Amino acid sequence: MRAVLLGPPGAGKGTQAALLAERWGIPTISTGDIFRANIKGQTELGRKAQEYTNAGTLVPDEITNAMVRDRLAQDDVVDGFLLDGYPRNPDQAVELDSMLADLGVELNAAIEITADSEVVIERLLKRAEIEGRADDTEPVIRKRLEVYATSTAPLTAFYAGRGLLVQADGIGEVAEVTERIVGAVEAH
Ligand code: B4P
Repeated sequence: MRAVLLGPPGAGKGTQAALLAERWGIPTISTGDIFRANIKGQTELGRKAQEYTNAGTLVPDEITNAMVRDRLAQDDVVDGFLLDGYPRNPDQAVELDSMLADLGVELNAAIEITADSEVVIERLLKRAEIEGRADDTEPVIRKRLEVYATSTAPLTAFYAGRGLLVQADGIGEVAEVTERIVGAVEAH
């Protein structure tokens, strides 16, 4: 399985990526998690990414693409991977194609978790109370949704055009959503 996970912020990508990766026995590559770990560790990459993640805007493509290219070159992804939060715009999608072509592999699916804005805002504000993530404040959540609508949403049509799109409703219990995704991928 080589798949990308799409969906608005708060749709449950991170949550489902962990469960699906375990189910399918493949590693998850979460660009958001990598940025957060680097910000916490105060690395050079973290220093570059922080102003963008805090503002809810995309980290520049040259930084993100290089980071994913390095990660995809590691041994543990040879038999499959689940990319969570990448690609996030059409240029990243084209760059991902080039990385995969260089590795001689192809994507099997682009899994989109759908959820409407009111639900995701509510979920992220709830997470803010628990985790205190810098980008889970209402104005930044609204900015992330705006960036999603303009930059990331066009990827739905991009992958549908290639016959790779698999959609699943992200509303409901976490386990229920996982089964919905697995069922949709199997049907695909
Ligand atoms: P991400 O870490 O990808 O953040 P996100 O899109 O908000 O999704 P996340 O995975 O955190 O939330 P989830 O939907 O799982 O990105 C953060 C930032 O990093 C971006 O704004 C950007 O700056 C940068 N970045 C990342 N990738 C990039 C890229 N490719 N290019 C450029 N910049 C990039 O879950 C949200 C909450 O919902 C959780 O609290 C969860 O517990 C809850 N939840 C999940 N499923 C639920 C369910 N079924 N019911 C109820 N609650 C549920």
